[in-house]
Order: sequence, then C-alpha cells, then structure tokens
Amino acid sequence: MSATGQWQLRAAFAERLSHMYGREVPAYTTLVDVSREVNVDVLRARGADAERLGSIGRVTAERHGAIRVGTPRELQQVARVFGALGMHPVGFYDLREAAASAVPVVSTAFRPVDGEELARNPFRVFTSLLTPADPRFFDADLRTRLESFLAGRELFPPELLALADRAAAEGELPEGEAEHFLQLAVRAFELSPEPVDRAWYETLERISAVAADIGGVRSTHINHLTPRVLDIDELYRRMTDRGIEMIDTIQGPPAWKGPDVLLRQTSFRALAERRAMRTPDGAVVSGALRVRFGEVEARGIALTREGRALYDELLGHVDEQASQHPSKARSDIARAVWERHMPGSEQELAAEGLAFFTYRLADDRPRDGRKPPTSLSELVDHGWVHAEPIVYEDFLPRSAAGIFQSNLSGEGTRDNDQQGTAHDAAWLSGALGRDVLDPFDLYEQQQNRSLAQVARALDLTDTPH
Ligand code: OOG
Ligand code: NI
Repeated sequence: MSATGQWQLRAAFAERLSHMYGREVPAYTTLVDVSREVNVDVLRARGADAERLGSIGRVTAERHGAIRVGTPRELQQVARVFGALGMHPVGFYDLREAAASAVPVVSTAFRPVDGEELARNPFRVFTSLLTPADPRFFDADLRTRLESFLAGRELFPPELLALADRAAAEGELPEGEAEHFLQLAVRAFELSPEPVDRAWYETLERISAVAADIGGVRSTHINHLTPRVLDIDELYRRMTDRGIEMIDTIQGPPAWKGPDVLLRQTSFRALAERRAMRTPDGAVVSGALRVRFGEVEARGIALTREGRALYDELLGHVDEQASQHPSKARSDIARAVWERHMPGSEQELAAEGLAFFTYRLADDRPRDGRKPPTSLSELVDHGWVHAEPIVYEDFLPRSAAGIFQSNLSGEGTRDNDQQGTAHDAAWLSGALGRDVLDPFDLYEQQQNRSLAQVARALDLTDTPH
C-alpha cells in the first residue's frame, strides 16, 4: 500500500477543511467562486505576468485559515497536528497592542518554510492564543475561572495526536492511517453542536468577544478560511454587486500603480449562526452567535526589515493625515503617500534593499567569454541574472487586528491603567515548546541561497550583493 507524504496530507487537509467550511458558511463558497472568476480574468488579461508571484495552480489552491486556542498546552497540540502537515510556527503578532478594542491574544502562523514546500501547497493557519494572565482584560477571579474551564476541556483526541506524531516522525502515513488522521483533524475544527453555557459565554463577552469565542465553549473551530485573489479591488466590487456586505476597507497597502508588496486583505461581515445555548436553569434553547466570516487576500512581495520599517512609517503618515483631513478617503490619502515615498518598481525596491528576491542565471546571458561583473546590480542590469520577487507568506498585525475588530460585536473592556503582561516571540516559543521562526530570516536565507548558486555558476570569488 502506498503512503501519503506530509505535503500531500497538507494539501488534502486544506481541501477538506475548505469543503467543510463551505458547508458550514455558504457565503465562503461564493467568495471562493468569485475569487476564481477574478483570477481567470486577470490571467487572461495579464498573461504570464499574472503568475509572477506564484503559479495559477498554487494561487487557486492557496488558503489560509485562522484558529484560536486557550492554553499553551492546547497550542502545543496544535503544533503537533500542523507539524504533521509540514507546517511550522513563523512570526509573532501581539494583537493586544495592535488593536484598539479588546483582543486579548498573541499569535503566530503555522506554515511551510521552504520554497519547494510552499510551491507544492502553501497552506497556513493564523493561530491565536488567549492571554488570561493579562490584567488589562481579566481580573484575578475571572482569570482563575477561565483557566480552570480551559484546563478541563479536550480539543484534540489522543488518537489524532498520536497519528500526528507518527506522520511528523516518519514523514508520511500509510493510506488507512492518513485517511483516519484527515478525518479526525477536520472534525477537530468543525463547529460543535454542544450547547453553549450562555451565562459563562456572556461573562466573557463583556470583556471581549474574542475571549468568549475562545474560552466560552468546550471546543475550537475554524474561524475563517481565506482564498487568494489576484485583483482584490475587483473582487471587492464583484462581491458587493452580489449583495454581500463587505467590511468598509481593504486592509494593508493601498491600490496603486507600483508593485504589490506584503498583503492586502478584506472580508465579509461575520454572519449570525444558530447555536444551541444552555440557560442557567438548565434548559437548552436556540440562540445565535456572530463570530465566523470569510476573508480574501492578495499577496505581494516580501519586504526586508528596512522595507518593512518604511511601510510602517508610511502607515504612520497616512494615520496622521487621515486624522487631519477626516473628510478625505483614507485610500486616496494612502495612495498619495505611497506615490511620494514608496519606490515604484521592483528594480528600485531591489536596488534600495527594501524587498527580497531570488536570483537565477539568465538563459540568454552573454556567452562571448566576457567576464561577468561582480556587483549584483550590474549582473542584473547587464543581463547576466534575473531577479524574481519572493512572495510574502506571512501576516500583518495591524491588518489582523482590523479583521478581528471589524467583526466583533462590541468593543469589550480593557483597563489601560494596568500593566500588560509581557509576551514576546521568546515567551511564545517557550509556551509552544518549539522555536517561533523569524520570517525575515527565512526570506533572507532563501535570497542568500540563490545568490550563492549564482556565484558558484559564474565562478565568482565573492557572493554578489
Ligand atoms: C485571526 C485574524 C487574523 C489575518 O488574516 O490577518 C487573520 C482571527 O480572526 O482569529 O486571520
Ligand atoms: Ni485571516
């Protein structure tokens, strides 16, 4: 019997999760359909250029999901399940700081890390961990109740975790086990029919809708699933034309004539879903909760630390101008700021060290015995090597906070007089029991590997830079 390797498990899991979510949240299916239509149209209009940041095969299959868990122990179990799929924790996002309203979580994203694996299937899951120890949100009494509630639940059956460990250790699962693993894994992220304890849920909801979604129930669920689209402005128009109410904005960089960088995202509003509720007298009644939604994203080029600092600085300019001119559309302000300060071509981004690229030898490079130049910019300018942009595989804290907030029912409460608990990437690595990888390091390694190959092939003594 044949075995199923990790990337095949990952691709199968992403596909099954997508089917399951489409059954649970039908508007998601509409979003996937419209994304596909837009992608076909963009491909027709722009040809090969449309595939500069990923083949149409990759982009069509590409999804990210979001889940939220309550304790380090649960997060470690998540890491085992995704580890089985060849997905590793990358990046640290502190949503407590990025959000104005109460979003008491810190997050990472599980994703494949090497280029080949990403090309096979780039499935990623934004994963948030509740922070009950943060006194800005939870007082000592509520913290104790919350932690004991969380300690008493089981999100992942032992059988699923055992199969996950086996897949991670052996790099594959035999066919029967693979099937079983996939069924258990998808089931772990379905919406549970178990009645929600209404009083407890409402107690947490007064603090934060996110806290209630995580700690108010005895299971977890996929919160949203996000397809990738090649023209997010067009997608936004088409969804609106179909009568689907989208959030007000597209988060991230503005629409402009220069290169796409980082990540642009938008979503449709959370929909009310029927949920059984248990009242204080023990009766089970029918209720509704509004937590799950559909999101869509367009991905651009990964920026270096310097590029990212520029991005954050421009965001600051835009905020400032938007508050000075409240009647102007934020998107117009942002476009004007970008046109002034953001380099308008890939070549400039590369030359200024603001974005990541991989480099490969040009097939039509000079072959007349001439010696190649030694600097990277000359190698590119004189046709020896081609630069190809590295696609951004991660998330943006401010956009993530925006997506969280735009879908919350209330602001929640937060006591800013209290000192927040310090949580950083090192703390999260400790909670996870594995290293949270630095996304900038990963992109840089990928860029450097390609440069080392160029240097070898051209017999250069120094790696060009
Ligand atoms: C996660 C929100 C962040 C994104 O795409 O930025 C996110 C959540 O709602 O749990 O998914
Ligand atoms: Ni998302």
